[in-house]
Amino acid sequence: MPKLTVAERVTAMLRIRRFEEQCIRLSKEGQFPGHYHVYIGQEPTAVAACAALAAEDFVFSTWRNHGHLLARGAAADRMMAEILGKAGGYAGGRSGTLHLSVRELGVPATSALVGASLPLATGGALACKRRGSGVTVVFFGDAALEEGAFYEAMIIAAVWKLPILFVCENNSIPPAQRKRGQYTSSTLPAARLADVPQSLQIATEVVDGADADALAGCFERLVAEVRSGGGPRFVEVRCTRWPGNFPLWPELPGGEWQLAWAYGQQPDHADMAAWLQQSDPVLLYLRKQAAAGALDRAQAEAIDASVRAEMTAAVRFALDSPLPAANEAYEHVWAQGRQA
Ligand SMILES: Cc1ncc(C[n+]2csc(CCOP(=O)(O)OP(=O)(O)O)c2C)c(N)n1
Ligand SMILES: [Mg+2]
Repeated sequence: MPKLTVAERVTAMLRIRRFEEQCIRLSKEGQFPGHYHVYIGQEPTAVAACAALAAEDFVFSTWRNHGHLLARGAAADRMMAEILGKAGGYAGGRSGTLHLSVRELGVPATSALVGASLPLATGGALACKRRGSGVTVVFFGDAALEEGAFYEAMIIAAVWKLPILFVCENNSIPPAQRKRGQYTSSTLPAARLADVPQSLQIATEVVDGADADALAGCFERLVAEVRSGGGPRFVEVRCTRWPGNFPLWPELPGGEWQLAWAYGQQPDHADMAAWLQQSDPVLLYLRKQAAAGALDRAQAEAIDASVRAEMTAAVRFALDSPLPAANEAYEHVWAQGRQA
């Protein structure tokens, strides 16, 4: 698969971050009802994984799906319209944020139920194996290891040697332990998450979720191994939780994210300052690329400006899109030809 350039990787990560800042703003304005989850702080994982995929591959995800879909190439305007429950959304406003999916991009399902995507993804991998091409990537959180569906999926995948990559985004990691690997999900008795798939003979890797380059290398390698018939792989991505994710409803603790924070300016908010310094994968990547002479501040500003313009237009599209018509309430609900 083509590797992303530095500018493409920054663009892909900023698309997710700026998109979700708009989600937080729109939710606070009451533009859409109900709960939602954001992916801020985990951007390079989705970007690295999706960059390693081909058009024929499948992606499955959870309630924290915005980043996965944007990285897979979904249009921000149709995604935003879907989140707002509008007719212009990918599912005509029926799925909202929690079940957002885009079939034509090979993302047949996302689910708000912990662990629920795992057996579906295993079915996707079986389909790939039967047709003789393609792989499946499934993203899930660390709490999925506390669900029976996780074990069913892993066992079937291991026994049938299915072409599937299990991507556990473990965002329960305190910053200091992200690299040392001593900390797991709060209620799983296994000392390390990786011990669980390994006990089922599934080759496992642990990667730093704040290191975009390490993630890129890891996903290229693992997807290639799965694609060449090596059977399932499991990767634990060790992320730290973004401070805006601590309240029940997402917040922007230091206000909108500032590109200037990558170039020496300090935020006023103490929690944000600590997280930005140690764990923000976008800032860490920008600083690294600036130091290497690969992307300077002016280039990053130009990317950010174009991403912001894209998101402003996406919000406009979503707000202007009509609500679904009442007489179409049963469309997008049943599979074609199966209408009751
Ligand atoms: C089967 C089920 N049980 C409980 C919930 C309520 N719930 C929503 S998110 C969540 C925690 C998920 O944690 P994790 O898998 O680590 O994902 P994260 O949100 O941290 O990314 C729970 C328990 C649910 N959605 N589904
Ligand atoms: Mg978690």
